[in-house]
Amino acid sequence: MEKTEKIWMNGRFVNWDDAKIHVLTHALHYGTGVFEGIRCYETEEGPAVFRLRDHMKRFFNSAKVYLIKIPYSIDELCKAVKETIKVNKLKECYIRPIAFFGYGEMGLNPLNNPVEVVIACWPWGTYLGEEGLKKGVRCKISSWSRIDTRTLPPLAKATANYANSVLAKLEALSCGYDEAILLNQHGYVAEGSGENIFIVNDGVLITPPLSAGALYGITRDSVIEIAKDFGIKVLEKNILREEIFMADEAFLTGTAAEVTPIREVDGRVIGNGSRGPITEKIQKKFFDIIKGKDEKYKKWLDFVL
Ligand code: PY5
Repeated sequence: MEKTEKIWMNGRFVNWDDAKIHVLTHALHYGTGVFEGIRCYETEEGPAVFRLRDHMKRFFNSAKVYLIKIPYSIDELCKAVKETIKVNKLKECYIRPIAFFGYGEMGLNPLNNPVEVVIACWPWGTYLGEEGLKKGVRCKISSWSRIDTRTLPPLAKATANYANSVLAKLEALSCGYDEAILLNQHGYVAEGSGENIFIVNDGVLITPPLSAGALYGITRDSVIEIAKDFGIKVLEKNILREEIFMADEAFLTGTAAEVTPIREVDGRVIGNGSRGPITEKIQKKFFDIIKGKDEKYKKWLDFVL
């Protein structure tokens, strides 16, 4: 990864190399942390953070599930994000806020341990590759099920959840695929290892409901609004794996992955085997919006300067 100068740590800036924690940090052992992934894009009016407040709201909601008391307000952390971008003189970057139970006691009860809050940002290009954005990626249906709400709450963006995602990602990569798609414990499609999923059938956009084990993705929400604005019908309903094979188009959405077409799943070519027309239309609109080229959607941009 590309280093930057400063990381915001518990209210003050520290040098990148000094942003350290103890090896007996609770979250390192037990996954008791929550985080966000946010992007800032360069626009003609300067750097702009995409849906910053919505990400921060999800951050606080995730923390609530784990009884992590963040000792700052949403406003304070939104301001801290913008200051971190400014202090590092970045035009475009990925932003990673994280809150976790720190060093203190080693029992499972973390409530007496300090809560640490950190915001780091660094330049991060396309997550699934430039080629992937244009031509689509190849996915594998994972043998790992998506976490279930009775074991780990999938709506909380907690570090613990990502052990599930990492296992799925590693399996997909070891089988020569780019990304994993996880099914839930009922066999319905949930999402990618770090992305939500959409399919297109006869011009209708379909995505699994949150109850299928999908994260409440901010990009997912943005894509739904963009599609509705185009007059495209959007359905939230359970999807079977074979429905992906049979779909006209499929794509993944996420802050890191943005809008990435899927061209193949488990050896089945999806649609025309490249980026489909509705995927392209939505992707183009999304990129126009994040770059500040669409007046109507400037409401989603939070300018840094
Ligand atoms: N589902 C999962 C499991 C995710 O991790 C993510 C985001 C999404 C869906 C999409 O959510 P959103 O659109 O709000 O980003 N993943 C992180 C990201 O920053 C981490 C990826 C490495 O994209």
